[in-house]
Order: sequence, then structure tokens, then C-alpha cells
Amino acid sequence: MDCVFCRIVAGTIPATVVKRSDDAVAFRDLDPRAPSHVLVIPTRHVPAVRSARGAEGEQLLGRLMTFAADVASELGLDIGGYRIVTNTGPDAGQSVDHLHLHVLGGRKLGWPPG
Ligand code: DGP
Repeated sequence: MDCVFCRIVAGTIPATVVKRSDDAVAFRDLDPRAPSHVLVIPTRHVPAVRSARGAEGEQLLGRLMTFAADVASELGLDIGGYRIVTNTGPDAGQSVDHLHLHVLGGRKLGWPPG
């Protein structure tokens, strides 16, 4: 499987990693849309949130969400606030088919997203 985020997990392409655990990695987005823009991904290849189902999916998504909140805290975003979002499928504009949470903060964020 040729997946750019699997390559980042493996360390075969570079990324600015801000936090790592056994089952998740957080790294800075290549095309940041906010002063702080980090992606949180599972180390295991899961295509999207729609494929993380059942008890295993529930555990994975829970861990990713708490990991993302830890990342946001470590980036100093707790007071100003931040947004965690995941794009799923073409209408949402998902461009990398490896589940990822965007953590965005450091500026006022518009709502709803475009
Ligand atoms: P999405 O559109 O939700 O699938 O977001 C994918 C994000 O991944 C997008 O904001 C750009 C980022 N991205 C794509 N390729 C790379 C890469 O090789 N390195 C890093 N750091 N980010 C990437």
C-alpha cells in the first residue's frame, strides 16, 4: 500500500512530528490553514472515520481524540480554543485516504467550514 501517511509513520518521508505514541502520531500539516495546524493519525492504516467501526473503532477514535486534545494542550491552545475536524470522502475534501484528525488553532476560526 502506497500511503503517504504510512510513510510518515515509518519515517521514510520527513515530517515535523510533535507527539508520538504506540498507536498515534501527530505532525504539522504541510499546508497549514491556521497558526497551529497539526494532523493526528493512527499508526495503523485505517482509510477514514467511516471505516473505524465497532468496538475496535470506538477504542481507536477515543484514543485519537484524547491524543489530539493532549497535543492541543501541549501547543498552548487550551485558553484560546481550537477545532478538531476529520474530512471523510470526496464531498468533505478528504485528500489522503488514511484517517486523520486536523487540530487547528491560534486564530479565530470561521463557522461553518466552507
Ligand atoms: P484532508 O484534505 O482532510 O485529506 O487533509 C490532508 C492534509 O494532509 C492536507 O491538509 C495536507 C496534508 N498533507 C498531505 N501530504 C502531506 C505530507 O506529505 N506531509 C504533511 N506534513 N502533510 C501532508
